[in-house]
Amino acid sequence: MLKENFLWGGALAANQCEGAYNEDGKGLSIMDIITAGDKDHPRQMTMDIKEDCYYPNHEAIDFYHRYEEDTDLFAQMGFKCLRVSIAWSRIFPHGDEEEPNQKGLAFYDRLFETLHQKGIEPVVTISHYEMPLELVKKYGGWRNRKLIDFYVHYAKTLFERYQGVVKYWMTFNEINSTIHIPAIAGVIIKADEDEKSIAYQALHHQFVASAKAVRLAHSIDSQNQVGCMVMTTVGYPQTPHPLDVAAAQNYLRDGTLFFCDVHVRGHYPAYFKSYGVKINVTKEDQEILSQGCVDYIGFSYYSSQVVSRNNNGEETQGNIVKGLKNPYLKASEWGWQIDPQGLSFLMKELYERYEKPLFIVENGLGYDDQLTEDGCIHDDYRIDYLRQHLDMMKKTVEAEHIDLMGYTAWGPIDIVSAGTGEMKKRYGFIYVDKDNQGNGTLKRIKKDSYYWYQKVIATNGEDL
Ligand code: BGP
Repeated sequence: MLKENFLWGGALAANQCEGAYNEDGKGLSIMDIITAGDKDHPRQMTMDIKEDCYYPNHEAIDFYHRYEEDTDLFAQMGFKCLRVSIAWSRIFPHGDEEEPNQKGLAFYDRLFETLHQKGIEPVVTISHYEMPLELVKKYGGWRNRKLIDFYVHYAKTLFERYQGVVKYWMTFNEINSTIHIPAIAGVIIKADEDEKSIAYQALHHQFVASAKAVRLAHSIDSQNQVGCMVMTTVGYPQTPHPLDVAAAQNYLRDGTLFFCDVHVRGHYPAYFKSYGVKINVTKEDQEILSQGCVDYIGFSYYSSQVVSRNNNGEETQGNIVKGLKNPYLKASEWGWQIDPQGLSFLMKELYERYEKPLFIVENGLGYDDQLTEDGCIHDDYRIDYLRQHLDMMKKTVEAEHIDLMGYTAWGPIDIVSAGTGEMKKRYGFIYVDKDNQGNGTLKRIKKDSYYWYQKVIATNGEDL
């Protein structure tokens, strides 16, 4: 049985749903200058808006103006919580101002009030792949230590404004992506630079900023619960060859656990020295890390990988996964291998290692849904995916006595894909009429999975 106050819901990111990219004083974020790609082509950063390019995040699904309708649909589904992010560049258009943009704050005032009126608890990611572009141009993004102060000032503004309104926070979405795609942290690396060290330095600055934010959140309101958010995946050994098994062990540690280690334990693990990177970690940084341990572990889980001694499973470009195939698993059209067992593996690993509450804040199936002649979307494949994962989640909670706070399905309404910028990579229970080129009425249509998830929530996961 899941606990009574289990946080069922969905998860969104501002840049992938809000649109209104230049309204009410919002500055440009790094996601506003990224073009659309597809499953074979990564998205491109243009650094400035070019006339002849299509930027899917500019309008996204117009949640900025349609949040009333959308949150009504979530409330009818029975959502207990909604994970959203705040667009940093709505609050600080350039990222380094003293005073926040009141119109930007006003939007989130309205959104949170609406959610509370509908009995939905907001769960807020402070930074979800959407830092102000000016911080990249002026300071080089997270490679610059100055970003810590800008972020902390931004976080403080939010904690003060939303005291008693928002209780659940996450500091950085999928903080580990900085290592795979430094540009997501605003870090553009030149050919002659030591890429690995710069990426880990940028990551370190975010670790420090996160720890400072955790401490601040607690001092402003002791009710605040602040988590990390780590992208997780398991790597299975391709063969029983001891070196393949060792590669898989390292893959899990270096790709997932390392990031939790620093956030949860408050210090760099001894094995970090084996990474051979040169980064500047001051005595003061170490103290800050040890005083800002997170309250819970938020994580995303979509698929598992296969790892061998010759391939570390990291052949990815953005969210486009091009790793080794697992002959025992099916994969989505985008190559994400479907593996509910992997979720159980990770839940056990994380809970055994840290004994901290867990929160599954992203999970789901990206699928090119088709409207049928009856005007519906019969997405039994999505129901299948979610049913299998939720079943595994429930069984693992029960068998292992795991403290699991909640589950938020990724993209409960179709949104722009983070990895490819496509609209057709849909995760939603609610369909949005819009295509990859930006055409469509933006009309919302309930899919079959909508009614299924409604029933799941109503029975607290008993009826899957
Ligand atoms: C995670 C991100 C999300 C989200 C999700 C699905 O990595 O935190 O922002 O988009 O993946 O990825 P995609 O949209 O590429 O299918």
